[in-house]
Amino acid sequence: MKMTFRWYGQNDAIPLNYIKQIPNMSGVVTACYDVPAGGVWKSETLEGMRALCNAAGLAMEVIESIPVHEDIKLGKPSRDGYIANYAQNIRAVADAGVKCVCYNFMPVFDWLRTNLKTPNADGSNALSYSHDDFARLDPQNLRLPGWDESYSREQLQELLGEYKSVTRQKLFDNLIYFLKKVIPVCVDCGVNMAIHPDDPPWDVFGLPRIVSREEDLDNIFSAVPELNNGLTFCTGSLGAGRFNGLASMAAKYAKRGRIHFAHLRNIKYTDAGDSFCEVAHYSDCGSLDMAAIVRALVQNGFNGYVRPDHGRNIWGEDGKPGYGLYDRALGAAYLNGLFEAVERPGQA
Ligand code: DNO
Repeated sequence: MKMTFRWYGQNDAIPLNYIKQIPNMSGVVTACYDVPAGGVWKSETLEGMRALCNAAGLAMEVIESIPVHEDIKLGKPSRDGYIANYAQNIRAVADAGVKCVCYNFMPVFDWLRTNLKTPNADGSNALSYSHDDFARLDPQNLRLPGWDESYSREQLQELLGEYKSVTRQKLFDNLIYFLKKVIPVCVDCGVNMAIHPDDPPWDVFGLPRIVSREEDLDNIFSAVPELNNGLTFCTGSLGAGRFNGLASMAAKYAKRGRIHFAHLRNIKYTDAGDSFCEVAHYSDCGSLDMAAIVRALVQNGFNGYVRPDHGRNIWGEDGKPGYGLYDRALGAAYLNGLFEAVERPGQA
């Protein structure tokens, strides 16, 4: 595996040389954050980012994300222009040395939490999702912080209105339409697409979500069989769905060569239903068996990129939600240990 760390570009409070100081860091996961979804990325910007990374002894390994314009998800006539821009961006990141692009196909909202700073007894805090708090949210008037993208009240209403006619099947067809156009470009320039699962993995506000469970993934891979059509195996996102067996899914998709990128983090179920909070990466801190997941990945041939996903705020840090330095660095060190133990088990 190649251990990486998310870096939000030059505006990130965490400098590249701090990232480099974390043991076994090969590079960063980043994006052109100032170009809106659907726009064209400039090669000069990518080259500038790559140069900064390289100067710090890091590679620019993964792009997370090239965002998918809503018109593509909605299947509007304008989608072809946005898909052409997307393909152009894939070629541009490939030219800058990138081999993996993470993206998602969640309508309107990316990841969703109800509290970004849930206090823990030890003085740390973390993101959490409460079923009851969620039920009280008004989708017409949401200003939850932490999203990469947010909308005005009017834009949000308009967009939610447009999705009223989009069924699960329609959304799936629109994903496949998109993939059938971009995967040949990926094959041509040696880039793997790694779809990020829905977070949380169920429909929200009546909007369909189609990347939530094993059956969804099977459908996506059988519709577009090229191995460049792959997955970001995000344990926190898939794991929030208690119906997902993570170690067996890790084994299955690693064996089939579909996992190009792994987001590894732990969550703890906090009720008998949907609620969960984010916790330290170590297995016993939460509900996911991280060791079993890593074992399943490695033993089934996974050799892709890994990043420690969301950390808590610890040691007084007040980081970007999920993306402070300290707990993610602890997570990376822990994950390095899990991988080393399985990849190099030593002599009996
Ligand atoms: C949250 C991230 C997501 C992810 C996108 C990929 O922390 O994992 O925002 O980057 O869903 O497109």
